[in-house]
This record gives sequence, structure tokens and C-alpha cells, in this order.
Amino acid sequence: MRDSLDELAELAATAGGEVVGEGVQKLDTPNAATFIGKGKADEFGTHCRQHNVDTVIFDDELSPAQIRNLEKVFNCKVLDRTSLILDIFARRARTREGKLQIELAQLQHLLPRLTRFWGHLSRQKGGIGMRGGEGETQLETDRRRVQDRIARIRVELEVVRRQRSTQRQARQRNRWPLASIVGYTNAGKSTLLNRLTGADVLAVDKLFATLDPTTRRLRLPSNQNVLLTDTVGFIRKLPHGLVEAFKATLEEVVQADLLLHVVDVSHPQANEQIQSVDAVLKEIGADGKPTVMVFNKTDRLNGSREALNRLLDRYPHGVAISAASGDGIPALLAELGTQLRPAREFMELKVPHEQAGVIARLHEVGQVIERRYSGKTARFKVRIPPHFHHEFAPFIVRGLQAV
Ligand SMILES: Nc1nc2c(ncn2[C@@H]2O[C@H](COP(=O)(O)OP(=O)(O)OP(=O)(O)O)[C@@H](O)[C@H]2O)c(=O)[nH]1
Ligand SMILES: [Mg+2]
Repeated sequence: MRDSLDELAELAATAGGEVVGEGVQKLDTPNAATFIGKGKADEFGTHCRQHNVDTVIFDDELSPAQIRNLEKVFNCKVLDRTSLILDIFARRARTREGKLQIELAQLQHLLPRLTRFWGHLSRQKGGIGMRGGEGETQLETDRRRVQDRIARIRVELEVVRRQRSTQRQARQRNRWPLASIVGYTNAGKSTLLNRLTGADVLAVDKLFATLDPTTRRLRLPSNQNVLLTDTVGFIRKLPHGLVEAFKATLEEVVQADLLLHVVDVSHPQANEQIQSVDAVLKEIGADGKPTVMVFNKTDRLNGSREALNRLLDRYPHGVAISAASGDGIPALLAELGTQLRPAREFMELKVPHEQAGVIARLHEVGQVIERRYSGKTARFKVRIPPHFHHEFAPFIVRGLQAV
């Protein structure tokens, strides 16, 4: 409860709010009309008036009726956790696709509220919540127009997605294995991608710094190539609409051959964050994939490695690193190589020297373990992914055991 509230405060700050107070109430069942009890609501109302509060945010999802009733008592805007997360996403989205997806999720979240209380919602201006451009005008329109907009976004998204899938198909012709970096927001995913590939992805101490996926090629010391994608961070109680909206980003995760699950081990809630990430992975159908657990930020442990050791007991193949300092990166690369290896065939090839293209291709897609030149041909012992088999079939001397 405490940590969830701390996180909510951090989310509010991320959305540009200043937190001036907070409160908790234990109830067996939420009050149907006001979520919290009447007395507590009045108490909050007084506090709001005294401190000129303009927004109250609840760490749960509220019904449209609860929001309306609470706004009457507080005499200020009331948001739930879902609207707050949507708001942050709306501020961060950069690509056309990202923007469309978030607007869609926001409109869908607002629609039931618009249906009955749009007059009330139209009062909302500025601050945290729906904002800017299309969003603000939507609040002043009727339900019909919101629905029309939703329909138009769906069509546009379909077009953008088709383009993306063409790009993906082009990449798949290359058939390098795909690895996705997943993890709780702020765990250090982008820092890791930057560290491993020299990418230039924004990595800052903010929740949801990354929304749009970035993919870079990583060449392992074992000469294996892998396409590494940095993805949107996960969070507990991720609004369901957002999971839907981010299917495109998360498609990279669903298609991945391997997941790197980055955990901030210096965070007191590391275990809960792992569970939240696993829950989202399950929800999008990406559970059960080969996964390398990456225990990040070891530089912040200050000698107290107890929590880390417990995690390493639980995940024996986990790797402890500091993406910031580079500590443990060689071990991580080795583990990635091991995890990807089963997807490779070991074979011996004989290629005439004049087939320079074939030799170049071999180095590009395969891992050359041994090379010998004799007369007109070059002999290679290589490990290549099975789907390249046909390209080199004419040159195979013998297939060795898969290792
Ligand atoms: N001390 C320390 N800080 C780190 C390490 N890795 C990342 N950070 C910091 O943690 C913060 C978040 O890092 P990001 O790489 O943006 O995290 P992310 O997982 O991509 O976060 P989102 O995209 O917001 O979900 C940044 O301030 C990083 O500098 C690490 O190994 N050690
Ligand atoms: Mg990031």
C-alpha cells in the first residue's frame, strides 16, 4: 500500500504535478458512491479547500459516478491511476503510432464518463488529464463525435501498423534472432541497450521515459548477431486499455526469441516488480519464452548484496550487472550467447575462394569457429541458425552435431 502510494506520487510528479498531501483509508469494500467513506471524503474536502488543491488522484480505478460524486465533495478535479498513467503516456509519445495509440486509450477510458457526464468533464481544462489539440476539443463534443474519432484512429492505426509489419518482414528476411529487453519502468532497460549497442536512447530517472521501441543489432563476442529491442516499461496495475494500445510495441516482445528481463535490484520492491512484469508478459502471451534475468544497478547496493543473492538463488542463470558502470556486461554477453546457441547448427563447409559473396554472408550470419585455406577452397567450421541452412547447402561437407 505504502509503496504503491509512493509510486503514485512519483507518477504524479512525472506528469508535472506537485504533491501536497496524501491519505489512506482501509475499507472492507469500497463505497459505491464515493469509493472512500463519506466522513473521509469530507475530511479530504476540507484539506483541499485549505490548501488550494486542484487535483486529487486515487491509486485505483474509479467509476464515472464515483469521480463525479467526489468532485462535488472536493470541489476539484478527481483522477484515477489509469488516467494518470494515460496522461504520462500522452506526454511522452513521439511517433505517429504511439500518439494514436494513446489517444485511442484515453478516449476509450473517457467514453463511459463522457456518456453520462460529458457536461461535467467539459469543465476540465489544463492540468493533468486529457489535454491539448484533439484531446481538449474532444471533451467539449458529444459522445457521437468521440466515437467517430475512435473509429478514425482505428483506421489510421491499421495503416501505420501495416507499414510497420512490412518493415518487420524485411528484417525477418535477415532472420537474426530477436531479443527484447523488458522490465519494470525505470529498471535501466534503455541504459542497457545503449551500453550494449552504443544506441542513443533517452535514459533518464523518470517513469516511462521510453514509449516507442528502438531496435539495434548486437554482435556478441561469439560472433552471433542478435536484434535487440528496447520496449516500454511495465508497471503494476497497467491499465488494460494500455496493454491493448501497446500491442504494437509489445508485438516485438511476443515475437522475440529471447527476453532480457531487467530488474532494478537496488529497488526495495524488486520482487514485486518482477511479478508485475511476469503478469503483463502472461497477459500479452509472451510468458514461457527463454529469459535471461538481468539484475541491474548493482553499483547502488553499497555492499548489501543479500537481496541480490536471494534473487540469484532463485534464478541461477541470472546475471548481475551495472548498466551504468559496465560491470558484469561480459558475463551477460556470454549468457546471451549460451541462450541463443541452441538455435544454431554446427557444420563444416567447403567454399571456393571466388565465391566471395558466400564467404562474406557466412561471416555475417554465422559464427566462424575455424577457417583453413587449401588450394582453391576455404574450409570452415561454423555455427549457423537452421533457417540459413538452405543458403549454404551446396557447400556443406558434413553436418556436425548441433551444439
Ligand atoms: N546507479 C545506476 N543507475 C542506473 C543504472 N542503470 C540505469 N540507471 C539509471 O536509472 C534511470 C532509469 O534508466 P533507464 O535506462 O531510462 O530505465 P528504463 O528501464 O529504460 O526506464 P523507462 O523507459 O522509463 O521504462 C536513469 O537515471 C539511469 O541513469 C545502473 O546500473 N546504475
Ligand atoms: Mg527506457
